[in-house]
Amino acid sequence: MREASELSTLAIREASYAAAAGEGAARVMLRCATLAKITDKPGQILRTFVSPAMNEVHRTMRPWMEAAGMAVGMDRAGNLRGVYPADADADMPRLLIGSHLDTVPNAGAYDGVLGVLMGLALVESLAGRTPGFAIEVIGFSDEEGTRFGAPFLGSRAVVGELQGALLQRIDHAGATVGEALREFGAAHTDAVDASLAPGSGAYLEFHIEQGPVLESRNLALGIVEGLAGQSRGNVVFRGRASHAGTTPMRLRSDALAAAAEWMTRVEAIASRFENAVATVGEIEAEPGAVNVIPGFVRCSLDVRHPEDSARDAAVRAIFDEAHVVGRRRGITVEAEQYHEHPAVRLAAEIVAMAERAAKRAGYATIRMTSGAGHDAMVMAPHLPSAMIFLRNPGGISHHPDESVAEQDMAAGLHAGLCFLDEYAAWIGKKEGGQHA
Ligand code: HGY
Ligand code: MN
Ligand code: MN
Repeated sequence: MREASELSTLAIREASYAAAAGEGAARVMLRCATLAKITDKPGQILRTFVSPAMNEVHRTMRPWMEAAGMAVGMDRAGNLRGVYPADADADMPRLLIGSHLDTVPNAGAYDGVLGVLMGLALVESLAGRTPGFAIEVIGFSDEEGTRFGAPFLGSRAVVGELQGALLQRIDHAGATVGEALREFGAAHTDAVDASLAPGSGAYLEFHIEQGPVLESRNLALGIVEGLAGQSRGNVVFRGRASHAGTTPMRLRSDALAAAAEWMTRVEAIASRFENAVATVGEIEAEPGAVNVIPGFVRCSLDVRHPEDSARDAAVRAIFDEAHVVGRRRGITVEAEQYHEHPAVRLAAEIVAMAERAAKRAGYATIRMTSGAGHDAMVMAPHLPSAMIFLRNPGGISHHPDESVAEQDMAAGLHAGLCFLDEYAAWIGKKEGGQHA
């Protein structure tokens, strides 16, 4: 039974957390709006890997992070990294809190940046107090893969996977990842190394739920325990460009007609694999003139599934169908998977810590598997990781209409402050050798 004095101390602490969370949420909301105005394409939100807009985001966020008492740097992969307290050395126990600063084209104002700004707001809520460990807030330079097709460039650099063929991927202008980094100045001498500090002990990511589940359950927060695996690929159809007015229908080798027939089959095949999703999001048709039969078409393919074997089978079936359509039409087909990430289960101990923290803050939660990919899936094999989803009224994302309510940001920050307490206790037990 807790003593009355202990209860009052707890009540005072929870009240101060709730107040700090409310103030922090107002700042997060304002800052999401500020960063939403920073774009590579006026009229919509678009920020890509080490782009001019990304540079401006860094310039905007640095003073916020420095004013919070952080030492701020950019690493060799263009990740923005702030450490609190500023004098924390690399060996000090450390909690990483992060997400990504890049976006898809015509994005919303919260996917990615929300998680970075929540980390910053938690540091500010400490008001100069050090919770017994350092906090590193990371704004990853690329999670979406919008510029180079391959996702997670920032977090993969931090875990030592940004190398080899990945550095040679080229963007639409023909620049490689490595050239883009050098041009951004991320490869200069005083950039911090893109790696984990030795004292890093766990990773926490706040993220807008990119779906309708929390809203349907009237919950502010969700606890992510796993993320679906994902495959990305291209399917190229090579026919024969020819005059649109003089080529009889029976003599055509129309690459776009073949791609269109295949795309309708993609939906049918994906529906055969329960819990699979498959999307053709990009299509390029050449030469791209109204009066020329397309001779070349490239379609992107994105396939997700909670079970890796089912995802592999779905990708194979979809690629096979492209070859069937090509053979029937006399069209050459090339299908390649250039990226995949296996499904990930997050660390039970840290997931439970996040769940306890939310409960202590007074918020009921559900356990969720994320259909969307997140940097947490890259960090998880290297650091015990957890994710907290914030409700998304309307459930739409990768769209300007995505939204998060300020009160749910406050819920996330209150849970985050309780998480810091839980993490401090967890570290204490580890240092005391009490961990299994
Ligand atoms: O595509 C995704 O799942 C994430 O939004 N990058
Ligand atoms: Mn996204
Ligand atoms: Mn995201």
